[in-house]
Amino acid sequence: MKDLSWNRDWSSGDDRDMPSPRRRSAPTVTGRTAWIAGALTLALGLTACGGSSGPPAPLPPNTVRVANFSFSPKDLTIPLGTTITWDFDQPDAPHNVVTTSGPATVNSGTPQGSGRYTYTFTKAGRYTYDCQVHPYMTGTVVVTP
Ligand SMILES: [Cu+2]
Repeated sequence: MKDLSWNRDWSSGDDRDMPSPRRRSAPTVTGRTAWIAGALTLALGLTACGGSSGPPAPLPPNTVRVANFSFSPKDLTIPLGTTITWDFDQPDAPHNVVTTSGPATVNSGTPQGSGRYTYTFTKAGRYTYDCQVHPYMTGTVVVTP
């Protein structure tokens, strides 16, 4: 007798088809859970589209990636007349590009968390620049004649 009741509690397969107050409220809970799951999936999908996970995609030449509070590559040497593109990719911390020395002024203006800024170097020499929001973010561009 004792063994029987123990087995019954352990394998509750028979109880699934038994109607009970708890079962009656189940559909509402399931529906709400499904909605939340759907919303989460959508949010995760959008996050994935943002590309914030995984290694960054390789950038074209003469492009400086502005992310993780740094310029990459930090130092560039280019021939006169070359256009450099700064690719901003840190939405939670907008940056900008402003020269601190050099033959000409480069200024990307208002700090931005995404998007691009391009500048064509028409004066040879050595340029140093930083992000005005984060002065420890520095970079150099050497333009050869
Ligand atoms: Cu910055």
